[in-house]
This record gives sequence, structure tokens and C-alpha cells, in this order.
Amino acid sequence: MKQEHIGFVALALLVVAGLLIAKFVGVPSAPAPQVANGAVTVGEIALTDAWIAAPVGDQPRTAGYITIRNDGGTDERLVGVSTPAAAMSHLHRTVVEDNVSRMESVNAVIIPARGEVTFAPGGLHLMLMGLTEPLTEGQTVSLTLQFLDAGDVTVEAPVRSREDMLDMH
Ligand SMILES: [Cu+2]
Repeated sequence: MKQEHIGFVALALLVVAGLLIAKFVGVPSAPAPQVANGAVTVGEIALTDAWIAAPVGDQPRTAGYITIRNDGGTDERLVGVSTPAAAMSHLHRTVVEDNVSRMESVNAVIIPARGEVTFAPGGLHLMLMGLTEPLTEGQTVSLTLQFLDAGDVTVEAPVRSREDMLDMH
């Protein structure tokens, strides 16, 4: 009777050990990027606080904003942006000269090694032109940022009202 009991315990331990080994050895799952609303991390590039300003009235263009962090040891270059929500998307910068605000195209934005760059109203922004649909608050838009070394990184950006930023003008 006692030997049977020991045998049972040994068997149970073997089963538990087997399950643990299966759990830790198991089939390695592909390194899926962590996707959240307005944020994504792929390799050394972390995108956060992505959002699209709801277009004013029926204007066919609007702007997107984002923070890009480079956790790598070498500078990265953002060279483009695209989205199915717009026919054309460009990297833009708002500059003020003689109290006149205007926008200019930017070919590339350097994201310094272990540094970050913020695209925000009044400065760098993602210009979306030829909107393919009316964007309304609460919608989500896929933004694909094109990096020279890291390649394409896509983030889901919520559409937000511009009302929050009216006082910034
Ligand atoms: Cu612009």
C-alpha cells in the first residue's frame, strides 16, 4: 500500500515536470509586436501617443501627431509615412517667420540613438492629404511610418477632435 502511494506521487511529479517542460520549451511563438491604441513597439522603435486630428469641416486634409523613440545605439531616420485614409501623406514642419505660419516638407527626420522626437501641433506633423473618407472622432486610422533601417512600422491612431488644440493657435 505504501509503495503504491509513493509510486503515485512519483508519477504525479513526473506529469507536473512534463507539463512545466512543455510550457517552457514549447513551440516558440513569433515575436508579435505589442499593439495598443496609438502605440506600438517593434524592435528598437517605439511609437506612442499617435493620433489624427479630425478634419475641420469638409477639408480633405488633416494632420497626425506621434512620439517616436529610438532605443537603438545608432541614429534612425524616418523617411516617410503612409495611410489608407489619405491619397498622399508627407512629413511636414510648421515654421513661423515674421509672425506668419507656414508649412514645409521634410525629407527625413533623424531619431537620435536612445532619443525621441515628438510630432506635435505647431511643429513636426504627419500631413495627410486627399482623405479617402471623412474621418470622425472615435475612428482609428492605420499609420505606417517608413524608417531607413527599421523598415515599416504601423500604428493604429485614434481620430481626435481638434477642439482640444484650438487654444494652441
Ligand atoms: Cu502640413
